[in-house]
Amino acid sequence: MSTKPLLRIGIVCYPTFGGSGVLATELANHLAEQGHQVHVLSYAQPVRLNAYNPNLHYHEVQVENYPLFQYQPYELALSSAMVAMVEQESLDVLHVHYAIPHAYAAYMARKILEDKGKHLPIVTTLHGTDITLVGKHPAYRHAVCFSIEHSSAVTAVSDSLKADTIEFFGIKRPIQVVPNFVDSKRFFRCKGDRQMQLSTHGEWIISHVSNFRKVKRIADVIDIFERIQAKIPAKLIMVGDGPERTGAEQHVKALGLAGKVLFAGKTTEVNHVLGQSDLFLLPSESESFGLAALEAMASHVPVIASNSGGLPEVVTHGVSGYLEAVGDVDAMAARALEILKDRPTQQGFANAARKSAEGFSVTDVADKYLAIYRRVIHD
Ligand code: GMT
Repeated sequence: MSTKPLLRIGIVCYPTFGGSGVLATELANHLAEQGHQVHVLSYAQPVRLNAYNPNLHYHEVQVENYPLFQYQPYELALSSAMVAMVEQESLDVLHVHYAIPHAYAAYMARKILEDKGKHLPIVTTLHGTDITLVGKHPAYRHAVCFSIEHSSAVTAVSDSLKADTIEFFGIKRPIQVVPNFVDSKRFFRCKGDRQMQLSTHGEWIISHVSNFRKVKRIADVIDIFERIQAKIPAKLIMVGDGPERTGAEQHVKALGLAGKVLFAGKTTEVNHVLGQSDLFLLPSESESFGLAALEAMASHVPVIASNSGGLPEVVTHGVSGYLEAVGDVDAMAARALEILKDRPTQQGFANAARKSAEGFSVTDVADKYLAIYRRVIHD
């Protein structure tokens, strides 16, 4: 147990199933378990927030719906909510997840607090699309670049994302890489443990978890599965929801796969689906890290993914799964069949996946963030 003083930490994140919100919430849960006072600010209660921990407190951003505005000024409401939370709870540090608009709103909150004689250190964690897709859009880039440069500390979830941030924005200040993590006690193999068995006739269970956006290449997931099930008995479980879901359901029907593909939607039981899976597919166009792949690996599930962004920092080609070029569904299906050729081969990959995932421990990563908080507080 650490002898260092406990902190009062504010965490700002999206409440949804997206990776940045999940990561921020799991970090909040863990820090609160360690005894820190953690205050989470969002526009709705984050899905994985542990509501039973007395050290964990949820604050909601209130946005007024005023008819004059075509677009309600969310950043204004967010900055005001940050100021109120920091003052009321005497917070030591504010950790914002996803640059847009959190880092920008935090900068304004700091300025407002400065006027009141209080200094607020801000830690910004860059997660991926806040840089690689949305952030570099001309409509946002100046504000994103400014808020990165003016945070007290900046972290990125992979070397790949750090490199992209420097390349896209010409950022001069140091960016520390702090990877995503997984709680290996919550993600584990649970085949045969539950009444609801996903595999009813001994089929291989293949899964995919995402927010069904274009960047995830959902059609590729289905096309890879189509090639796999043509050779071996298999079922595909698609977890999550988003703009590409309707198209994906139509694609499944058009290929005559409706009986073999289950769209599970948004579920808080992701760990149970992964725990019963034999293979995980993540053929994304770009992926700064791939938290879903890491959670699959912790659940003893090998991964077939695209060789893009930060995925090679998570999945070791030929060990915990395979990485192939973006869009090469034939190669990905062939690799999947290589892993699923027999149970011992699949288990070899499964054990290696779990071992790799244990290298991304929640305790190590939380300690890294705590060291950053302490450094910016003392600076
Ligand atoms: O793409 C998502 O699933 C959502 C997105 C987010 O920010 O909410 O995820 C990003 O952050 C995750 C947590 O750090 C990373 O593991 C994901 O790789 C990253 N997604 C992309 O880069 C596409």
